[in-house]
Amino acid sequence: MKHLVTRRGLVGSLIAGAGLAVSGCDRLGQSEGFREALFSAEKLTMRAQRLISSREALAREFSAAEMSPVFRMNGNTLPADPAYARHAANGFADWRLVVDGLVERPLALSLGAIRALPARTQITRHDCVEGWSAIGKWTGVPLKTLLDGAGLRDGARYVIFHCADDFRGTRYYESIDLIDAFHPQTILAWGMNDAPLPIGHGAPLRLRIERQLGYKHAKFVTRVEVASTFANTGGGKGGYWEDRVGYEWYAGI
Ligand SMILES: Nc1nc2c(c(=O)[nH]1)N[C@H]1C(S)=C(S)[C@@H](COP(=O)(O)O)O[C@H]1N2
Ligand SMILES: [Mo]
Repeated sequence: MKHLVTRRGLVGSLIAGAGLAVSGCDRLGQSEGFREALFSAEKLTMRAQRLISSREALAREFSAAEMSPVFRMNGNTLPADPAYARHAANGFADWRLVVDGLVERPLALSLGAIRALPARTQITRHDCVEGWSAIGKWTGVPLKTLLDGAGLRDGARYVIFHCADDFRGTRYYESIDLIDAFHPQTILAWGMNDAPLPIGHGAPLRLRIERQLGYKHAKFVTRVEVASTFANTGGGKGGYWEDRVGYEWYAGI
């Protein structure tokens, strides 16, 4: 529940600051300037709160009738890594998802173990920065479940997704903050449109992070790393395309 601490930390410290001023300084309470300062602190709290709640709002979900007949595959559709090929050839039976970094209990989970966890299904619209969209149905484990299972350690601020595929030797990766990591629609999907996740769409496991653009939705995820910073990963900008062509790290839609 560290994310709650983080959120309360921000809003809480603003409230605490205003509260201390009121109880400690009665005389100041008479002055016009002080009242103005107090009100602006309240406004700041409110604004911070709004900012955070809008990040927590759900992305729109659609009905089955609205699903796209064709959902395009984009970026890499088959990792070149020989280890990936071996895993794919035996149905990912020996494949493991690693959850490590700033966690109390590092995990190595089989696909079977992940599929046995309570799942969430959502029909959402995928928006690619290149200008196409598609509505699909995704089923997977909420990232929150895995993070709660591993237990975040002090200093945890980001979740970095390491992928099995590369572009000319540079592995694909992505990163998100804890607000998005604990968002109810942020899932590691193993199913798409009521079938196992196809390889082209990121089998055996891909991220769905519904409040952000397509390139944040890491496919072929092999490792979920909890970290205090993403400055030391790849080129330091938080994702493959962020490093390579300067796409925004926070790709809100
Ligand atoms: N590992 C990995 N993840 C990736 C990509 C990729 O090339 N490799 N492409 C991204 C982009 S730009 C988009 S739009 C989506 C495409 O997902 P899809 O193939 O299921 O349509 O995956 C994203 N995640
Ligand atoms: Mo994309």
